Amino acid sequence: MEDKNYIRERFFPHIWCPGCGHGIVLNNLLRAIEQLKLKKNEIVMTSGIGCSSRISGYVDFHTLHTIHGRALAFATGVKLSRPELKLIVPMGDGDALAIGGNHFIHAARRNIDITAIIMNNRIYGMTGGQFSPLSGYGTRATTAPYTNIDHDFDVVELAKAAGASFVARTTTYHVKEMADILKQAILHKGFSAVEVMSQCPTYFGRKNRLGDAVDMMEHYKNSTVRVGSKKIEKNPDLIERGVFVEKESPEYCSEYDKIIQKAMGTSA
Ligand SMILES: Cc1ncc(C[n+]2csc(CCOP(=O)(O)OP(=O)(O)O)c2C)c(N)n1
Ligand code: SF4
Repeated sequence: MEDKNYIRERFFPHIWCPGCGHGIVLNNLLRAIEQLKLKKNEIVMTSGIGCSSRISGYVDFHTLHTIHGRALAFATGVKLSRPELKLIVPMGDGDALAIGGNHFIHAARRNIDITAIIMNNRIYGMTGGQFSPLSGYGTRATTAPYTNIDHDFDVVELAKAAGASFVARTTTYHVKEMADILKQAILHKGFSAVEVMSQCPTYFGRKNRLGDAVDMMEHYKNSTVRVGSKKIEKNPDLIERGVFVEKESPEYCSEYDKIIQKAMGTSA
């Protein structure tokens, strides 16, 4: 019973703006963990800096709130020393893919057993709305008042190309799907990357005149389809959601252990 008490109530109220998508991610992450019946002692969460990264303060797991862009480096260290623990890493799109881009690529390439959740609000929320690598050409941000000329990229395609063995996308509108995908990602042995499209009404929404949080979530509903949907043939601008990759591939800690056995002369 005590194990189900996953929240650190003493740190509430949370810092998020009304309508922010990040609370919906926290809610569904806890739902997934509860449904998997995980004990809080089995989970380590590392995070960097950002509105999204604040999740690690609100959960009563083993947590490390570290430095911007370095959450996966800390997670790698923890996982290598205690491979039996579940590592969960919530990150913003800036944290994961700008300053932390190299860590993301190489954690995926190594296929280390970590669950990375990329909360993609297409902006730097915490620091006042600067554009991120996922803002996209033609969008507006505090640092792009005359529109952004940087092109974005697709996190799912990046994670696939880098070698992640579980890759998925969902949104804050699709809450049941999000909890199901997070459960699959946590159970998966290897690097799992889950992109969650998560609204920032305060900066991305306001700068781009997208309406309030409800409008932004309605947009997630209308602009996305389940992977494999025929609707995409008629409308290629639709964004696919669901699980794109789920494959078995040698996991880094297990391989590392084999090397230790070899070096010690204890393996065949
Ligand atoms: C080394 C370093 N560089 C820059 C910053 C400032 N900084 C803090 S959070 C952040 C970006 C936050 O955006 P994102 O990761 O997308 O998360 P969000 O707040 O949007 O959830 C930046 C640039 C920092 N804390 N440390
Ligand atoms: S600034 Fe944006 S990302 Fe940060 S809490 Fe507010 S709505 Fe959420």
